[in-house]
Parts: sequence; structure tokens; C-alpha cells
Amino acid sequence: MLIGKPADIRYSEITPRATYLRRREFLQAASVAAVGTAAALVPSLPAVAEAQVQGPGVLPKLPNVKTSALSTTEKQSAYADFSTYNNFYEFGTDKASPAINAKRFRTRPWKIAIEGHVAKPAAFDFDEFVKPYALEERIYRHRCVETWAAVVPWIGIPMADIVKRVEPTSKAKFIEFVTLFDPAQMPGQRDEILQWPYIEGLRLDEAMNPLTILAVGMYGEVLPNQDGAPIRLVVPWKYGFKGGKSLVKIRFVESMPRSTWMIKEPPAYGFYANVNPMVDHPRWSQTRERRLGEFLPRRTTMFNGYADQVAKLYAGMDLRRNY
Ligand SMILES: Nc1nc2c(c(=O)[nH]1)N[C@H]1C(S)=C(S)[C@@H](COP(=O)(O)O)O[C@H]1N2
Ligand SMILES: [Mo]
Repeated sequence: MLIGKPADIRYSEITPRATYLRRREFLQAASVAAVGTAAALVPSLPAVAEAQVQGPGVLPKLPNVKTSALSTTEKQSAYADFSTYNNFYEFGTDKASPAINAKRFRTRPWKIAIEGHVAKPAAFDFDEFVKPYALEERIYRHRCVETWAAVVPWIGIPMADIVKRVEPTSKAKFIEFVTLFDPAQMPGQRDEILQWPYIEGLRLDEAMNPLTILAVGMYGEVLPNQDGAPIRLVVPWKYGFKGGKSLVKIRFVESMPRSTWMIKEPPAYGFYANVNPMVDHPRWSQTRERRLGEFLPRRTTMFNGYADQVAKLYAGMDLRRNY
């Protein structure tokens, strides 16, 4: 998300010099090419110093991961690119900051609670919570509202399996996903840049769609801290901000949750947040995107290319109003 004018962000102060210089080169190249789309304004990849790039091969591997027919066969983004270009405002608003500032973030012990309108509410130790489930690899397209995109091999648990296990009652219509509030560890939370903790929500049927997962890993390994360790939401047909990171509570509720970005800027960020090239952001077009590692923008597709699986969830809804 861009919360300040881009001119307010002094990349030179918060990114390594090599990265900053590369960005300048990219921006110069982009302006020469005069591509004229929001995608062209996405800064070039942070070529973060080698030492900051964890894995693959550094973090613990996740064993016994099943493949899935729901995975795309498109070329995956490079780990070093994806894991160093993050939005995680708890660790800074610059894309390079989370990989640097979340390095010592403690993800054990970790508790996760299931609350609200369910027959079986419970609080779990994270490792106990994950144990009963078979992990699946899901290679998904990923699209941030700011027009950068990626292809990511997540590893996770189908959300539908979790919903069934806790037995929602008839009052449960939505699920609220609450992430960690810990300003001692999360420097971004010492400022009021967003309402903390970061909250997201889904309608119950969206949460139960087979594409929706809680991710605990990527690229064969556990999640690096900057990507939402130990557990985060992944909803591949929606803008990336739906994917709350470092979850501590999953709450089954009767009315539509007000998520962090809806509170921050209602005209820009709606509850549904479906990827939709027909509905522009108030400050930029959503018709194009740029994948990390690629130079030329691509056309953005409805529901991020997942229309066959999810369009039915929105039958009869005006998606220009329910953006
Ligand atoms: N807790 C928390 N979750 C968050 C965010 C955040 O700032 N805090 N940013 C969101 C946004 S805007 C995006 S695009 C995705 C980015 O996930 P990634 O950095 O793993 O690609 O995380 C989402 N989840
Ligand atoms: Mo985003």
C-alpha cells in the first residue's frame, strides 16, 4: 500500500545503496520507455544483500507435502525476489524493510485461537494446531493492489478443512482473521499508520472455497518471518492485502468484519478486494500488473485468473459497488 506520497519515501535512507541505485536505474529506464501504466511505477526489485536472503535451503524444510491440481504451472517467482519485496507494515512500510526488520521476530511459542460462533472453540499451540492436517503445495498467482505480482509455491492447509473441524453454528456468516499485536517486537505498531492489530475478513463461503488456504510455508520450507510466519491467510483471487500475516485468532462472526484497510481508506479498499481490472484504485489503474523479475507489465485478469473457480461466489452482485 502507498500511504504517503511516493516522494516522501526516501529509499536512499532505508535501503542498501546497491538496491537504491538499481531502483534509480529502473525508474530511469521506465520513464525512457514511457510505458505510462501504474505497473511501470513499481520500483525495481530490491537486490538485497546476500546475507538478508534466507532460504531456500536455510529454513527448515516441510516434509510430506502433497501436490495439488489447483496449482498453476506458470513460472515461479525467484525466492530471493519474492522474500525481499514485502508488505508487512508491522516491520516498516518500505518493501525491503520486512526482510530486514523481521529477522529476529519470535514465532515460537505461538498460540492460535478459534473463537466465536463455532461448536468447538479452542486455543492451540501452533504446532499442535497444524498436526492433524495434510499439508499441500499450492502454486498460486499473487497480486498486490499496488500492481506488483508474483507466482508463489505456498504450502498450507485448506481453510475448508479447518472450518469443518471447528463446526461453525448457523450464526457464523463471516470469519475475521486477527494478526499479532506486539509493539515490542513490531516497530511499525508504535505508530498509528494503520489500526492495529491488522485484521482481515472473508465471507464463510469464500473461506470454504477450495482455493483458500492458511499457509505455513513456501518454496518447500517454513515461511520466512517477513512473509507471515508462522501462519498466514492466502486467497489467490483477491488483492494481497486480504492475506493477513502472523495470525493469532480466527473468529467466526455474524456480521461483516471491518478490516484494517477498509478503515484506513474506504473508497480505495473494500471488503471483497477481488482482483478486477474493471475497477480502478482511486489513484491508479488496475488494468496492468508487473511480476517480480519481469520488466514488461502484463494485463490483469478478472479474479486474478481464478474466475472458473470463484465467479459463482459473486453471482448477482455488482462488483463495481462491492469492490
Ligand atoms: N499483518 C499484516 N499482514 C499483511 C500486510 C501487513 O501489512 N500486515 N500486508 C498485506 C499486503 S498489502 C500484501 S500485498 C501481502 C503481501 O504478502 P507478501 O509480502 O508475503 O507478498 O500481505 C498482506 N498481509
Ligand atoms: Mo498489497
